[in-house]
Amino acid sequence: MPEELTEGEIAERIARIGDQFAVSGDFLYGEELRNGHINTTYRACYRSEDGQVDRYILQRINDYVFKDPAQVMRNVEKVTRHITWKLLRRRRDAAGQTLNLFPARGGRNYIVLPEEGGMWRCYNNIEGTHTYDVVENTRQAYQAGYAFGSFQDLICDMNPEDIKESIPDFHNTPKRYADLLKSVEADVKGRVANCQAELELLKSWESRYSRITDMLASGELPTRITHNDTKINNVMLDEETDDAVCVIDLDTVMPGSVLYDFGDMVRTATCMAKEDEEDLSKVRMEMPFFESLAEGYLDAAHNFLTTKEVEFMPFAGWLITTEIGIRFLTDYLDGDLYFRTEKPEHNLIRARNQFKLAQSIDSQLISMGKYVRRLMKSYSK
Ligand code: GN1
Ligand code: MG
Repeated sequence: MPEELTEGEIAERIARIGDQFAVSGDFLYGEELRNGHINTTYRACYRSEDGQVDRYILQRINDYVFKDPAQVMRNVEKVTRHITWKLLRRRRDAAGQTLNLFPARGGRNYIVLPEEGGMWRCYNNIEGTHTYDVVENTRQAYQAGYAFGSFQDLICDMNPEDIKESIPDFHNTPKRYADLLKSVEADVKGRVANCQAELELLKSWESRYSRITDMLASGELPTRITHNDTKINNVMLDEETDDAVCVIDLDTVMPGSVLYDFGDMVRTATCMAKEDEEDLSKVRMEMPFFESLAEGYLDAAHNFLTTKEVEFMPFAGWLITTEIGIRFLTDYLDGDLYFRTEKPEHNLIRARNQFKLAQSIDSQLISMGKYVRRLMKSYSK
């Protein structure tokens, strides 16, 4: 599928795809949203006869990443419906909106368009909101924590049998590391020589990778339905107040540990540098951001978390940051097949950035733990 189209060609394409869904009115314009690494995403805008302007999100599901896109859609449908049900029952305003799917021609909630590169779906655009690719202040960190904590609370009573794994072993850190070692062995692009220091560092951390998966296997940690991609730009905040409104990107909602969700928030809501910042002196975990994030998250989630889950919250931040770094590095060695890249060595740059952040988190684990324990005490008063 051609990825580099002119603006005019993109608009035509968006109009063609939008026409397949239950959207009404005259097509006004369309634009590409480029802040994800995986799916192709467009926003389409229509004006109806009475002058009302409606916007929709059209998205192609990446079938290299999601081997069974129809299964992803079944999961997404169950999750969005469950949340809608719960919001209607509770009338709660926290994170009070959800994505909804619009039906496609033929009656499914997606449509396969071989000439447009595969499977497409259509969501409502969450109006009056915006996202941040990088956290700017502690209030945003609090809101992100609160939004994902509320989201976990909304879906925690779903029937786990209903939700299938859309990507097996998605957050299986030891498996991710084993996959990296396979790519090192194969070295298909001759790139291993460029990342010796990173590989040494990862080897020195090896004994810690299975800590969470081991506790899930032994039952020490509960398996719950979780989001699994809780980066800061997956939460929509109110344009004016920056209050959390809605959690998006539901493709990886699967059974897992809430710790990976919290960990990914630490990775993206406590560091003011982008994931691909090359000046590593800017890449560090900021303690005041962690404090606000933990406060937001626990305000929403302290009621249902177990003691073990709370205990491992800081460690999870280190673990997933390392895990994502491992995945970037693996993709770099494999020849950039998985994550969309925009410049040479992009995945290596991302990996180095993540390892720097992981080191920064590692050096602050004790203070992070103290803060979380203090917060938990404040709820029992
Ligand atoms: C990918 O959806 P997107 O592009 O924001 C990836 C996540 C990574 C993230 C790193 C399905 O997320 O696991 O944490 O990039 N999603 C998938 O930025 O692999
Ligand atoms: Mg995603």
